[in-house]
Amino acid sequence: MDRAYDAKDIHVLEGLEAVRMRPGMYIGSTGPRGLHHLLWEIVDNAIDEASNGFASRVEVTILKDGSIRVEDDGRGIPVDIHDTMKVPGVQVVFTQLHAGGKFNSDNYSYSGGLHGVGAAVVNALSRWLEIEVKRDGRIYRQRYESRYDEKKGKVLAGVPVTGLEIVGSTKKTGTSVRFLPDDRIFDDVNFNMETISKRLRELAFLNSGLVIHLVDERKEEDNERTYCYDGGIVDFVEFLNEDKTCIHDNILYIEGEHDEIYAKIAIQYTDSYTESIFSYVNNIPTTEGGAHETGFKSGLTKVFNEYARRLNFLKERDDNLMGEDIREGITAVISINMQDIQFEGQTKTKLGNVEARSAIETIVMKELSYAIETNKYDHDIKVIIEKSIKASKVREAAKRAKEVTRKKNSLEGASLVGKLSSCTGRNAKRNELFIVEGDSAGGSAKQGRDRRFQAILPLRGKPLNAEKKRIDQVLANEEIRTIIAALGTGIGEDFNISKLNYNRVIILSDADQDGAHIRAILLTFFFRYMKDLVTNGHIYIGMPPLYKIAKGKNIHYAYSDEELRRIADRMGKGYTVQRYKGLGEMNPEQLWETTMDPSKRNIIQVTIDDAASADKLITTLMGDKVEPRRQYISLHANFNKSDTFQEMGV
Ligand code: 1YM
Repeated sequence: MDRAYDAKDIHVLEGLEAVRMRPGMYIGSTGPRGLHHLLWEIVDNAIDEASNGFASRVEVTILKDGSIRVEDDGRGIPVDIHDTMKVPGVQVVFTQLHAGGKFNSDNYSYSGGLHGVGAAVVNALSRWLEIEVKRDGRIYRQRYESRYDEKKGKVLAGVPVTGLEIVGSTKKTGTSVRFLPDDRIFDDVNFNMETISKRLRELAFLNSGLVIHLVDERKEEDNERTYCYDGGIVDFVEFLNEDKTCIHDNILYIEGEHDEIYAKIAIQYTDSYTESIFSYVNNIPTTEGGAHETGFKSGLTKVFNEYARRLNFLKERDDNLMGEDIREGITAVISINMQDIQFEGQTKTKLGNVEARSAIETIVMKELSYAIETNKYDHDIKVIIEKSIKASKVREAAKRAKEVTRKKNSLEGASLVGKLSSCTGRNAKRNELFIVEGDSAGGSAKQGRDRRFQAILPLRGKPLNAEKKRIDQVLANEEIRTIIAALGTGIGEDFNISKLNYNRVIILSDADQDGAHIRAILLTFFFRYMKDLVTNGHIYIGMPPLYKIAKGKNIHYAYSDEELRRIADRMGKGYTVQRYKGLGEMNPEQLWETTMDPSKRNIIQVTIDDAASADKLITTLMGDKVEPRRQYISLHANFNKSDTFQEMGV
């Protein structure tokens, strides 16, 4: 691996101005996600240096002027003069875009596909960028700026405004990059400490032993985090299961290599009825799964069936356990490394490389069998097999029960009669389903809607909390059955997104504690049983106004306390304020105008950037341990702001 950097390997493709013309092509968006993407580019380079064994510490500092700095104690980016470009290697790194991410893969190890667009993109989209390299006993420094050029009438991107200067001497080595994202490109240059610390914690779990330190110098208190996990993904699983009830002691851990694909896997089972599998490729989360997850699942199924027979839990005449039985209650983290990764899927977070499937299956079969045969996990394996057998029996029973109910009253139709007010249009891409709290609000929504594309489903009672429930119990709940029937997709293993009847599913509940609870219950259900609806961006939260402000015929609605103050200031004296306690207080016209009309309403799309955190949060809020929930709620006790969903990455 320690092959010297060879400047000839650098592929030069195009100039930085192209990046400023179309930032979306390089970093996805110019919103908060795109802004943080810049940081991840630089952090990735530091982490790569660590995972190649050259750096042990990464430091991220958010500075008062809005800039951010990333430092590592690796070898330092090369400073020698590039053969054909005739400038130092580091200048090439920050001014030239490279094909397929970074450099030639022969001398630059695993680089992520999506994240690999490189340091030059960060430079192109920054007001200024400063780099400091400690190497060969010297400290080198260079500064770049994106400046408006009068003569050319445009902004020149990422221009070096100094040479690579030697500014001192040192015995240390490393790289430090500080930059200020350009406010002419980004909507809002404001780094988010929470977003950053979550990702850095994840990277610390994925790179065992690496110390990652974050400081937010804009804040006086609680402005520092240090992450370091010697146990790596074993610690990750322990963290994910912290508020769950585990059914065995040891976290199973295996690692191995096959056809140049490296895998690390950690597994522990809890008493829950769902599966929580988090996978990564080259440190990038693969929220939609893909080939490596498929390989993991089939390997796991084969190994457990084999030992279930060998240990006589399954008799000769018994059927094999099914994958879903074996995965009931599993928490697993899969972290693989490979070259030339390809992403697919709706959100490009699904690993497409087919070769990863057989590689991971092979590694699981070999390494897990080996661990079991050397009696490493004797008791754990027995507990897991017993749980799987129980799950398979329940599944069989539920299947029989389902067949009976299906005959009597089909899940797809009968239970809907009288509840759903469907829309007249048949275009699923345009149609919307409002799930509305309460009959009276449901009535207003029904009258106020545009019936050509908006369907209304009022909820009478509270739907069942799907966390901690088996699928058969979930299916027995009337409200849940109605939702499933309306959506048309089926659930769990049978889920089929192409059958979805509505492009948008909008949850409309009151802005109070009960409303927040109903929202959380529905989100939990979607997350646990129809996850693709969430990852593919079909779930929304409707935002009814909190206040109506009237002065004569002049009527305004406010969606927050701050907006209320602004409107009141503008109106001067003599206005009246009505606080809406529930959706039911609005008449159909008002509900349409404020909450349902696509041209005026406020809706929040629920997305999952960080599936592991979302899983943890749902466990905390909806699981059966009271103390963590009490702590969370007393820390984040504002239901109206729906900050639970902010936490989920909304
Ligand atoms: C704060 C960001 O970029 N660290 C970093 C980057 C590089 C190296 C070390 C490095 C790589 C290699 C050899 C190699 C990079 N080098 C290049 C390139 N931290 C940060 N630390 N020597 C040093 O891969 O062979 C690109 S990134 F291409 F110039 F070698």
